[in-house]
This record gives sequence, structure tokens and C-alpha cells, in this order.
Amino acid sequence: MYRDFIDAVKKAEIISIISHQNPDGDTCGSALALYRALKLFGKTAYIYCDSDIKDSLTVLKGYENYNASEVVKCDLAIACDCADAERMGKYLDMYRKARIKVDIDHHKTNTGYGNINIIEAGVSATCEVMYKVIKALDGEKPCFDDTVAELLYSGLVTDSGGFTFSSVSSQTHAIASELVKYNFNASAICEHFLKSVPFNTFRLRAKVWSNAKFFCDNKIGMIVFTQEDFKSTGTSPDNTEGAINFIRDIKGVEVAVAITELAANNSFKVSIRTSDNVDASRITMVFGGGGHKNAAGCRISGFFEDVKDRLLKACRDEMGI
Ligand SMILES: [Mn+2]
Repeated sequence: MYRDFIDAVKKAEIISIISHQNPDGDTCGSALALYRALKLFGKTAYIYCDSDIKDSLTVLKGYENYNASEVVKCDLAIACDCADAERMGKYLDMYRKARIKVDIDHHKTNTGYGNINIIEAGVSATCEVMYKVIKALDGEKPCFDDTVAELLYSGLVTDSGGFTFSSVSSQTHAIASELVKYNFNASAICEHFLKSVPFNTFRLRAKVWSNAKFFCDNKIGMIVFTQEDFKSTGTSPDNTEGAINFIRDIKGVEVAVAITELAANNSFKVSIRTSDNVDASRITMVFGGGGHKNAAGCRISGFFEDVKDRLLKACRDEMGI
């Protein structure tokens, strides 16, 4: 199954690896693991992301290599965890110009925009797919070390919500079990990504949680991050991650919505988390977004009250209430 990919790697002179914009642990973990494996394999590789790497991701070994080189003319380009090609932002152009384009992903909405598509739709993380890809490479020439394992484990932990999401399968646990055999501190990774909350993030969460609104017999919960909230707590949209899960965790809440006011006028970033029986990606698709069954996102422009009403309607339509 990975034969075409391995052949393409062997033939390639210059390889580019691309993460998606607003990166998370999975796109960085999978891309950095592949970057390191390709270096160990003896290849010339570069890694790119059209966003800054936020502080919480700088524990990922090798992150400083992101965008360390000018855009190169590559003969092999590999997109990691990019549900659609546009998620590569300004690096999409480089990707398009590559002789061979590879798409490695786990999003159900991925259309397979590469020449070689290694997609396992619906598995917990791209790192789950990448584990098999790098193991296949490792079978040709050893390139799977402790750091590769640590990077993949980091992506697995973050994208699976600490192995709690419905996308987690026996394969997820089997891969995690193989990864923790390597020499790295797995519990420190879980502590960092799942538990350690910066103090200003706590202040921000306390603020938005206390203003949370509930609709339809508390089946829909909504929190809003305003620019004023960021200013008064010394935070930014980078600190919003995770707060929505606490709303979704409330008993009876089936859909949690987080709206983040962006710096640009009347522009909002929306995240949706759902309980098992509601499809979040179908709600965000109404607004041109995407994602997974229980975690999805989109951007909406307009006046706040209109945006809120349109979102609530889309939620209710999907829930049939
Ligand atoms: Mn992912």
C-alpha cells in the first residue's frame, strides 16, 4: 500500500513537508516525525507552515526547522493533516508545483487532492496514519527512533483528546502501545498537552465560562471569546483551545459552540464539539467549514447577533429540534 510513496521518496532529491495553518499537535507531530524520519533516511527535506508555531507546540522536537528555508523547488511535496489543499495557505503554490504531491490525512472530508493519497478517513489522528507510513519507510532503511515515536505520540494524544474521542479504536491503542515502547516520557506529554493550563488562560476561561449561554433545554451550550476578553486577560485566540470541551462535558449538552471574535472587523472563528449522536462537521459545512464528526470548525463574517442566530439555526437543523 505504501510502495508508491516509498518509491517516490527514494527518487526525490528535495522533499517539502507542509502542515496546515493554525497548526495543532497532530499536523506538527506528524509533519515533524516525517521530517526527522526522512533526514534519518538520508534525504534533503524542508518543513513549512503558513502560521507561527504557538508556544504550546514548541515542546515538539525540531519545531525550529519550520520555515527555516526559503520556498524551494521540490520534486516531492507532502501535505500532513490538511483536510483540503487550501489549508496549506501560501505554501499551496509550492505544493502545486511539485512533481509528485502526497496527501497524508485522516479527515473524512479529504477529497484526495494528491497524486499519492494515504488517507484513513475517520481514524483518530494523522499521526495514526503516519506511524504506518514511517514504519514502512523504516522497513527499507532504519529511520524510526525515539524522537519519531515521541512526536507521533504527541499528535495522537492531542487529536484523540487523550484517547477519549469516539474516533479512538483498537488500532489507536495498538499504535500507542507500540510507541510507548520507545524511550521518551509519555506521561510528561500527556501532562503538557492535556493538563497544564497557563494562568492567563485560566483567567480567560473563567470569564467566558461564567458568561456561557444555553439554548434548547440546555442541549446547546455557547461560549464567546471577545477581543476585550483577550485584552483584559493578556491572552490571544491561541489561548481559546480546550475551553469548549468543558461545555461539551456538561451533562445534557449535545452541541458546544465557541465563537471567537477575530481582530478583523465582523469576522469570527467558530468551533463546534458534539456528543456522539450529532455530526459537528455537517453543522460547519453549512458555512463552508469542515472537520470531524465530533469536532469541527468554520469562519463566519457578519454582525455578531446574526452570526449567533445563523449558528443556532444550523445546530437545531442538524439536531432536528
Ligand atoms: Mn488531525
